Amino acid sequence: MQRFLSSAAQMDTAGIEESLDGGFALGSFEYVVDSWLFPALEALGEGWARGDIDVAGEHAASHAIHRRLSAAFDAAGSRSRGPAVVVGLPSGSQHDLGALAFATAIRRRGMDVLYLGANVPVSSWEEAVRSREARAAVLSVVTPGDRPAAVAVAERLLSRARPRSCAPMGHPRQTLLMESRHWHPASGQRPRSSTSSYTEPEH
Ligand code: B12
Repeated sequence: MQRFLSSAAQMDTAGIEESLDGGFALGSFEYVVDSWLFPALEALGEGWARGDIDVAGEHAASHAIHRRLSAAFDAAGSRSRGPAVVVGLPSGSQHDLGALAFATAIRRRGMDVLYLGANVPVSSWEEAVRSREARAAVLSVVTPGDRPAAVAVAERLLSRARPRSCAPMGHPRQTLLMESRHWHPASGQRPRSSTSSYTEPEH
C-alpha cells in the first residue's frame, strides 16, 4: 500500500499500476477489495486532505483503480443470469468506486446487474428500475452531503417503481435501509399495504 501512496504522490503511473498489480494479486476480488483496495483509498484521501498528495496524483490513482474495477466488472459478465439489480449513485454524487466494486462482487455471484455509475437523477433511477423490473436498487452514499439525494431516490422508487428493496449503502454514519415489505409487481397501482422501514444507526 505504501508503494501505491508514494506513487500517487509522485504521479508515477508505472508505480501506481505495479502496486495495483501487487494488490490485486493478493487473493480473490472480494478479499482484495476489503483488505487492500478500500484501505488504500482511505489512505489516499487522508494523503490528499493533509496535502501530501496533489489532486492530480489522487485523480490519476483513482482513475487507475476505476479501470481495474471496470475490467473486473466486464470479466464477470458471462455469469449474469440471476435477479436484476440496479446499482449506482444519486444525483450530485461522484464517488462511484465503492458502488462499482459492489456491483462487480454481486455480478460475480450471478446477479444481472445494471450499473448506472455516478450522478444519476431521480427520474432515471425510476426508469432503470422499471425497465429492468429490478428486484433491488442499491445506492452508494459516500458522504453526508449525498444523503438527501439518495433519500429522494429511495422514496421515489418505493412509491412508484417498487423494487422489492432499495438500499442506500455507505459509511455506517450515512447508511439507511429502506425496504418495501409488500411488493406488487408491475400492477401500476400503489400497494394496498406497504411500509418503509428506515434503519438509522445512532450517531
Ligand atoms: C477517490 C475520491 C474522489 C474521486 C472519486 C472518483 C470516483 N470515480 O469514485 C473524486 C476526485 C471525483 C472525488 C471528489 C470529491 N471528493 Co473525494 N474522495 C475520494 C477518496 C480518496 C476515495 C473514495 C472511495 O472510493 N473510497 C472507497 C469507498 C468504498 O470507501 P467508503 O466510502 O469509506 O466506503 C466504505 C463503506 O462506506 C462501504 N460502502 C461504500 N459504498 C458502498 C456501496 C455498497 C453497495 C455497500 C454495500 C457498501 C459501501 O464500504 C466501504 C468499505 O468499508 C475518498 C477518501 C475516503 N476516505 O474514502 C475521498 C473523500 C470521500 N472525498 C472527499 C471530498 C471532500 C470530495 C470533494 C467534495 C472534493 C472537492 N472539493 O471537490 C469531491 C466531491 C465530489 C462529489 N460531488 O461527489 C472527502 C469527503 C469528506 C466528507 N465526509 O464529506 C473524502 C473522505 C476525502 C477526505 N479525507 O477528506 N473524490
